[in-house]
Amino acid sequence: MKKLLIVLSTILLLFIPFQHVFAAETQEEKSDYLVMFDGPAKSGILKAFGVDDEDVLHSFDLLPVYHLNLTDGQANGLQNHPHIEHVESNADAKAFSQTVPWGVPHVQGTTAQDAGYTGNGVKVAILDTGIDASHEDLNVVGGYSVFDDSANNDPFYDGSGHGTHVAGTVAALDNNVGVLGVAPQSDLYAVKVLNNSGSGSYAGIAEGLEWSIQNDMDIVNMSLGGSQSSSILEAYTDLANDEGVLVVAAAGNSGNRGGNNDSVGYPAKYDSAIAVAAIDQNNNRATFSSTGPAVELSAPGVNVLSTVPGDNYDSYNGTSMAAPHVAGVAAQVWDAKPHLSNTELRELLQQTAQNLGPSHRYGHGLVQSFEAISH
Ligand SMILES: [Ca+2]
Ligand SMILES: [Ca+2]
Repeated sequence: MKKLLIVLSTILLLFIPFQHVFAAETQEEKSDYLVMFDGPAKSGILKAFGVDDEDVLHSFDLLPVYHLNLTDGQANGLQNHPHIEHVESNADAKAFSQTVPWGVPHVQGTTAQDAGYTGNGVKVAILDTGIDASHEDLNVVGGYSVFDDSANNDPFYDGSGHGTHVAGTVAALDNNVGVLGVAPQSDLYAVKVLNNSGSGSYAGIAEGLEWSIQNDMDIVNMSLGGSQSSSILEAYTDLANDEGVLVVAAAGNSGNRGGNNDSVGYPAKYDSAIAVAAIDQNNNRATFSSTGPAVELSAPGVNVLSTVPGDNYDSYNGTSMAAPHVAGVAAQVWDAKPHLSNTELRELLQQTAQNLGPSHRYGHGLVQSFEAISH
């Protein structure tokens, strides 16, 4: 039986036409290769390995490189030829679609990131409308809501979009999607003190500050405020500062074209909070940016691209967008210089800011991360 099988298979092999065998070989699966000669390209070598014209997908001009459709056998053969320098399978590539919003390099956030300072482990509380924690470009570590009602008691739900936008400027992830934040490895905490309509009260802000102190936040960002002074809100802002928290607040959007009124809101106006003004890409104050002696630092606040709920992205304007640039920079500097107290860090940011003009409009000027890190 065994003998018969061998005889039969020998007969079958003999009867397969040579042409047929050759055709079967050319139908072997081909894939994309890049092939480079060691000197001037010799297409005769390709022909010798059975590479047809139709398998030459492209021949390059400046280097002796061919883009070829090859069988593995052809590729191995070419690899061993003395006049072939490289044979590589053509690797897949795709566009890196992460957009770097203009404000991030503008505050030297990218320079500091390139030097390794990403805000790693620095805790940043975003006192706002909550943060959409399911967003693909955000990593929210914890949070708290001051509201009891079912619509607003979840700090990881942001029905407004404001808090999610602010959070993205601080810490949108460095990946291949969406945008890039100033301090992508800082720890985001969603402290919901404004409801889904963007409204809240001083009681809620005070409660959010208290939670931030009790939970050892390093930085609090308050892209919010009111026009009414409050001794109790001031006492809570002072307490956070006294407990070592760096308190960053939006100066407010009550500026005018002349830029000479005293319109900084609360809590930014308190000594214990850094009041942040908004500038555009040309380092000009946004006309809406509040002015006055309390203005301390400036940061990008016009046409700021960041995260919004539902894995979306949008551009917003406001001192609300400027403050988180400062919070992100502070996280980077604290990553680089963890021994600094909040007061020392604040003074360093003032000293190293880029002067932009009148202090009642720009404060000490544009916050500069790498200047502060390398100072
Ligand atoms: Ca990203
Ligand atoms: Ca202040």
